[in-house]
Amino acid sequence: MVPITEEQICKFYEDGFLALEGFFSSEDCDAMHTQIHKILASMNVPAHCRTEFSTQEEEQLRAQGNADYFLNSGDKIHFFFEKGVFDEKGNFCIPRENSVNKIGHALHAKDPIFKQITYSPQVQELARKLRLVRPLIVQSMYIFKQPGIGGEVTPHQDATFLHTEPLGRLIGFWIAVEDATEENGCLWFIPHSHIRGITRRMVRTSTDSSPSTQFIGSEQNYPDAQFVSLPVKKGGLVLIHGEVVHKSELNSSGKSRHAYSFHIIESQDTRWSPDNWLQPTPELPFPPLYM
Ligand code: AKG
Repeated sequence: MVPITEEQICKFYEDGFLALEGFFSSEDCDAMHTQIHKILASMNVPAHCRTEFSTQEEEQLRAQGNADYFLNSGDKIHFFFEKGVFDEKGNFCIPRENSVNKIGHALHAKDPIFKQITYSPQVQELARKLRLVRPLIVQSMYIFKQPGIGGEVTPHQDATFLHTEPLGRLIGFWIAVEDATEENGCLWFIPHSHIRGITRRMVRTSTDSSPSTQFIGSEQNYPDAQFVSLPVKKGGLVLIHGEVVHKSELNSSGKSRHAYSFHIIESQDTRWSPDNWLQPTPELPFPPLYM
């Protein structure tokens, strides 16, 4: 296990992010890679992707179908696709394994390999060093950043989507399953941007209204020059403070950039916002990382 120093923990809280190279082994990454291909092989393509819609009403149904599929994904393994990968009949225009943008949001609970990685001794040790008393895992995602088409992730703060009161209780654990470089879409951060709160929130609207979520506030325009890139090698872990501004670029290279990420909150003296899109369910209450 790679030792984590007190200086590194301080650096995380100072900058809002931290890269820990060699946090997982190459074998761990290969196991995640193999497992995700098994999951892809048995993927059921969601109905709203397959169906041909021609009228405006049907288009609205598609939008609602997409929204429901997303909002109900918190305790399931659901598939989210890149744009333009289906033809009008809902057939794949490209190989299906190259079409997926991400899989979420309960791999940590529903899949044995991703569960093992999430609850690994090194993750637990890191959480203890971060002085998390009652850490809960709220979501997980496998992100593909497909070669050539892997879309950009625009500048954002994770607490926009996963809000707590007070702020400062959310941390992302982002694992490079493959080398992440500037060419294939590594993460970029604005150092120290986590200390100024958030400017935008995504909230659920009342259940019978459409659309089902809306933004309150707006994301600022962040000049490119403020961002620093954070390339990491396969097996590296990036810690992401819930309020740090970060992004990733379109992957225009010929190499994919797979990553597995999960988010943890310190639940002690914390309120999970009831209008977050993601809510614990009877099927999956947010599980503790440790007791
Ligand atoms: C996040 O996990 O908050 C991200 O922004 C990930 C973006 C990416 O993997 O490209």
